[in-house]
Order: sequence, then structure tokens, then C-alpha cells
Amino acid sequence: MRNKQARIPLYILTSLLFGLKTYIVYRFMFNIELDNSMQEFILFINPFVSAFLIFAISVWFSKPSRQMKYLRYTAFIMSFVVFANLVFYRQFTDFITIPQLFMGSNMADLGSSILTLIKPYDILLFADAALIWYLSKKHENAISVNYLKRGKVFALAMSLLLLAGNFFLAEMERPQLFTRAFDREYLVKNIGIFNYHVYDLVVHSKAESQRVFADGNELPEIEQYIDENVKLSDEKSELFGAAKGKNVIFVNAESVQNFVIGNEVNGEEITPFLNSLAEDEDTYYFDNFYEQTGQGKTSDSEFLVENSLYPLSRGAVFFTHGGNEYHAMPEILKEEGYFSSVLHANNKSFWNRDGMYQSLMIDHFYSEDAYEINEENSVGWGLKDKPFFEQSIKYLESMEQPFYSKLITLTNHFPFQLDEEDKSIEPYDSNSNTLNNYFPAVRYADEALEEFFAHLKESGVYENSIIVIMGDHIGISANHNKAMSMYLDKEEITPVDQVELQKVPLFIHIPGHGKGEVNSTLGGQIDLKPTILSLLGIENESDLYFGNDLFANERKGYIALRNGDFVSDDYISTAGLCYDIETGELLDSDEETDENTAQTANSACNAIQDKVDLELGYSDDLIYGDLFRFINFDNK
Ligand code: GP9
Ligand code: MN
Repeated sequence: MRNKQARIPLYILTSLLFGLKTYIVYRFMFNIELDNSMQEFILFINPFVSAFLIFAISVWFSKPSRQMKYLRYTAFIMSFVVFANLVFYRQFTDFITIPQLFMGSNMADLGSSILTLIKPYDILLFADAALIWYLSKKHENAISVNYLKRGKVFALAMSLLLLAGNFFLAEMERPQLFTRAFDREYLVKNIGIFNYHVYDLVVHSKAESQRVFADGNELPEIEQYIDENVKLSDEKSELFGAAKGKNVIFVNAESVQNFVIGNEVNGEEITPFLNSLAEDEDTYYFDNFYEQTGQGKTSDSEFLVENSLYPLSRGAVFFTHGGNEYHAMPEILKEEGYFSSVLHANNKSFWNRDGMYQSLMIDHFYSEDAYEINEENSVGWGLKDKPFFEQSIKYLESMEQPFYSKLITLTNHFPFQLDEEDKSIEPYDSNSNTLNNYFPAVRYADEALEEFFAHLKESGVYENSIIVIMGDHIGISANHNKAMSMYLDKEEITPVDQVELQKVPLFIHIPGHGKGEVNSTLGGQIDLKPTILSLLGIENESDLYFGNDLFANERKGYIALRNGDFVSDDYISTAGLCYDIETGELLDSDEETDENTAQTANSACNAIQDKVDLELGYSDDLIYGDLFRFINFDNK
């Protein structure tokens, strides 16, 4: 037997160092919200628990050299997992999911962003692994232990005990954590990043098997739900057919949030063109409209618009289910003689668009190759929006009409980089460069849109078209709340504010219409497909979808966000808690039942939550089971 004098087995030392490091990363590098001391405590112990769990496995290798090798490599691999999550988090304020890992091309394409996301001091994340490497190599003989059965059983028992203790506390702190998951931050906060990855793997495999076993039996229940809860009335909206036979030009406005509309920075209007458009008599401007995307960002917003289905809570559905059958807007429009296309000056495989667009039955994709891109006309992610629109006009002009074309902009993308000559307004001045630079970038997008309208008018396409402009998702994440609260002149960004910041602008411009207005109907991206089809006067009764025509009188009255939060006319629910939308106050769950009303506000809010959960679940079922393959819409 070697090494009687070893005080502390290397796997325990490795676990302690690794646990400590991970804790420091959780606490100071991720922006994990801690509401009470119990959460603090759980966050403190879970890195040690997972580290112990993984490193204690080394005792089962009987050869000491193998033990050392195991510790060396796992310490590096696990450090890399922490590092990768950190880089990912800096970009998406979220943790990696298994489907994201298969988005290699996306990760590579992050290009200019990724460099801004890696910091020199990140190297320290590998310091403990390097130390373990050194110790285990240099002093292998001195520190190797040939564990007896007792030592092995101890390691195993301790691992399981620690894990059980951690899970018990987590479940106490967040009942139903594992069944409902809430969001990834909760999972990481409670069980740690490694156990979260294991959990994610299990969920992912379960989803995969769902497709294999789905046979369409699930459909009647979903159809019934939609008939009873979504398609609330057969009555057509007043605007049904208002744009019959017209082209649809849809602009996906990268990262434009609603708070910039009508607002100023340093005393200057941020979006003078969009502000004037909002006032225009041919424009409906929706100022109470939400983005509902998940991890798939732009692609999720596209998915919502084309299908009126929800994207997935994990990964980008464009990637994970790009080969499914759908019954998307381009397919429906094709039957009405429309030609559909997407114009976007980026790599065609980004977000797996080339694959997914075929499933959505989009006729043509004008991607990067269709544009002249050089040093002068590009910045950040690629071709600037002004030359993008300018170069797109020739395609629109020569396109077979009627057409449905979606143009996806790019310049106003994190990190909101602009060339000096494109900056018309000064950045904001706060501790967040992201927010500071956001304003000039949004102004650039606004000017690009103004030019686009002018090009459309010159080309003659304008008169025969309706133009829809929609912000795809937020540009400023909760990481910048301090700066955001300063800009909005608020003491802090409350959970209710956070949800409301998910509003994006929606403009529907119908040349010659004359009845436009600012419309404060509660809506979301899920509503675009029924709205556009109705404007074009296309009946679509047999379809399966979860949105409502924004101009319809009877609507569901709530907008589900992809993380399970929702907004209704009266409430905002976030992280499982209900708030009054007017006052922003938390509804008291112990509130006495008013004798005259059957339900307390809280239970009314919970009733909506149940519907939201059901609806998101049904939408997921349709996607996971690839259920559209069982429906023949031609016969309906
Ligand atoms: C990439 C563009 C940006 O082609 O759509 O994607 P995002 O990062 O916003 O999802
Ligand atoms: Mn985007």
C-alpha cells in the first residue's frame, strides 16, 4: 500500500477546489438572482456536491495512474463546461442546452461577438485543473491511493447523500422544480450546472423518443382545445380582406424593442421615422405587443410568425425540428398563388434556415450569396441594413406578384457596433456599453427603414403591398438592468417591468387604407399568421394554431411567453407569481375570498396560468411528435 502519509485524497482536494471555483463563477460571473438565504445556501453547496459526485468516481479505478488520469481530464473537461456556459451566458443570459451544442455552425458564425464575450481573466477558470494536473503528474506516486472497499463505499455513500440532500433542499425551495423546471436559471441555481446538464440530456432524449412513438392519437385532444379556447368566434374581423391580393413585405427588425418608440436619448428622438409611421393614417401601430421567443431568438420569432405555434423552451426549433412537417403561412399562401421568399444577407445555414425554409415551403431564400458584401458596406454581423435594403429592391421589383417576402435586418444586433459615419445620434452614457450603443444602432435601423420605404415607393412595389414591421426579440437583456433603470428613470427594474420590456413594436402599414391608429390590443408574435391571413382575406379554419387575429373582437385575452410567464389584460405572471398589471403589486395568495365574487384575483390569474401551461404543452406536443405529418389539410 502506498502513501500512508497522504492527508487528503486528491479527489477530495479536486472537489473542494473545483467546487469553490464554480461557486465563485456562479456568484460573481453569472447573474443569478438570490432571493433569500436558503437560495444562497443551496447555491453555495451545489457546486461542491456535483464536484464530489464526479471526482469521487476516481476511487473505482484500481490502478493509481488511471485515477490520476481520470482526475486530470475530468477537471479540464468540467472547467471547459463552466467556461463554455459562461461565454454562452454573456451572449444569451442563459445556459447551454443539448440542442444548442448541435448548432456548431451557429456557434462558429457568432464570429465578432464571440471575441467580445471572452475575457482574458477567463483563463483563471482553468487554474485548479492546471494545479491538479501538476500535482497528479509530479507527485503521482506520493498521492495515489489504492482504495480499499471501505474507501470506495465511503465515496459512493457520500456522493449519494450529498446529492439527495441537495435535491431535497432544492425541492423544498422550489416545489415541482423537476417537473415544471420553470427556467434554466432556477435549475442551475438549485442543482448546479452539471446536474442541470444531466437533466437537460434526459429531457432531450425523452423528446426525441416522443417523435418516434407519436402516432397522431394526440391530435383530437389538441384540436378540441384549439376549437374551444383559441378559435373563439367564427365572426370575421372588420379588416378581413382589407389587403386582398396585395404583396406582403414583412420586415423582421433585429432587436428593436418597443421602449425606444416615441422615446428620446440625450434629448434626441431615437426613431423619428417609426414615430412618424406610428402616426400615419395608413398604419396600425401595436404598442402592447410581445415577443415570445426562446433560445432560438430571430429564428423563434420567424417560427412564431409563420406557424402561430410556440417555439420550444429549449434549443431553437429551427434546428431541433427543422425536418418536421408544418402548415406554415408560405404554404397556405402558395395555394392562393403567392410566391414566398426570405431576404437576409447572412450565411444560409445560420439557424438552419436553409433546412427549415424548405419545411416551411418558402420558395426562395436570398441569402448572403445574393448580395454584394465588402469591407465598406458591412459592420459587425455583416452587410449593413441600408445597402441590404437597397440591394433587395431589385429582387422585389422583379418578383412574380403577389408575393410574400420577409426581409431580416442585421445591423442592430448585439454588440450594436456601428461605423462612425453611420452614427447619427450620440450613445447613451451609463455603465452598460451595450445599452449605450443600442440607441445609435436603433437610429441607424430607423433610417434604413425610412430609406427602404422610399425605395419601395420609387420602384412602384409600394402601392400593391402591405408592409409589416416587427421587432424580433429584445436587444437589451436583464444583465443591463442597472443602466436600463437609469435610462427609464426608475428606481429598479421590477419583475413586472422585466416582462413588459419584452414588448416589441409592430407596424402594419396598408397604403391608401386611411384608418390606421395606435392600437393597444394585447398581442404577440403568435398572432401574426391569423392576422395577415385575415387581412389578405384568406380563410384558414381547418388550421391548427394558437394565436388570434389582432383585429378580431374576441381574443384569448392573454399572451403566453415562452418561459411560461404570461401577460393578460389584468395580470402579469412571472416565475409563477401573479401581479396586478395596473399597480404592479404582487397578488396575495392568502387573500380572503370576497364573498360576492367566486374567485379571488389570484385564482383567476392561476386559471390563466393553467391554460398557458396547457397551451405551451400542446404546441410542444405538435412539434415533438411531428404531428402535422398526420394531417392532410387538402382534405379538410
Ligand atoms: C442571424 C440573425 C441574428 O442570421 O438573424 O440572429 P439572432 O442572434 O438575433 O437570433
Ligand atoms: Mn434577432
